[in-house]
Amino acid sequence: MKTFHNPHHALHQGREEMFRGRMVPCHEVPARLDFVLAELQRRPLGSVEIPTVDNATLDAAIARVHSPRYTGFLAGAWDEWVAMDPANAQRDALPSVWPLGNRHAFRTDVLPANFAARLGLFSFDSGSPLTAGTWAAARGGAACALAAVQAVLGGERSAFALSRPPGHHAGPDFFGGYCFLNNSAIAAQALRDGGKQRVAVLDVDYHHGNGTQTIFYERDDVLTVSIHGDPSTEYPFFLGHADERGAGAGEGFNLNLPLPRGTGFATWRAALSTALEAVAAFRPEALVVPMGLDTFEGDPISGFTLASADYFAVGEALASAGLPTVFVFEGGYAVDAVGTNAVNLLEGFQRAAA
Ligand code: SP5
Ligand code: ZN
Repeated sequence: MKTFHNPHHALHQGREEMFRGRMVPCHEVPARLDFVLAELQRRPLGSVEIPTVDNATLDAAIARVHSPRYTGFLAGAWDEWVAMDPANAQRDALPSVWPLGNRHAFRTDVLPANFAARLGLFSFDSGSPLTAGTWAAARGGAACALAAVQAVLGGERSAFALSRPPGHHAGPDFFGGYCFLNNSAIAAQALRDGGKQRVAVLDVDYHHGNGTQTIFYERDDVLTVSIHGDPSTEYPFFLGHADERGAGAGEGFNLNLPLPRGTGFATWRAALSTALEAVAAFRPEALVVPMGLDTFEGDPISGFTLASADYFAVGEALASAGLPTVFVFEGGYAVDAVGTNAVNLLEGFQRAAA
């Protein structure tokens, strides 16, 4: 399988994230991607390429998922931040005030002139620093997702978008959870637009893919399934419960499989079987796998206990769906193991798919 690698990823390098009233070093660091690239050199799965998607095609694909109000904000955010105070050039932008729009407590239809207010309007946490290179890096990541889709639409059995920053927490008009553009959702929509009638998204990141769920919640042409830490105790807390089944035409086309913190591979693997049964029942023509490796036992911010060797079996099980598959890199913060775990999963898939 081909890997599409984002050469601009390191332009997004947050310094610190807010955690329990303190600033702590960012977990989502450029080295994550370098470890995956290094492992792909040791154990090649196929060529590693830089996407050659033109800007107009990329903008159109992003606009299928994200609102112009949001992408317009992201595109100019850094310049606005520095314009507020030249000293801001040495600091990352983090939100500190939010409108709680869905409770009718504050208005979200009026665009504030104040930059800090807009930073809050378009975000949901204070853990996702916006930096000078965030927009360029996020676009480069989305280009990887699009290139991987094009490879699969061209007849490849699978492709890997090695994108950074991650994407599955980003919604139509908000960032958070280290995510700015929802690469997995962009991939799913591009598969639909490329002629695949039904597309399934099976999110295996430790955290619920709230952005992806929200984007497709009222649709019956994209099935969203997520296996993740129970939101009662785990980030992102406010979405990801089992009773969220979709709405309107999308009723029955969202499946959440929350598992308690501490869950090991046997139980996780059983949830994957349930997820794969739901995918098969949907009869999709393509599969997108938001591939987080933060289910790993050594992950510093997560709570499942998968071992490195378990990822071979995860890849093998995903191959059993028998579908054209786009893998999109998401979380995984045990930096020195993330390359091994990612390539184990993809190698397991590739062996079983052959
Ligand atoms: C894509 C993805 O995996 N995003 C995850 C975002 C999680 N953000 C909240 C993390 C809370 C970090 N807790 C730090 C504990 C350090 N000891
Ligand atoms: Zn995650």
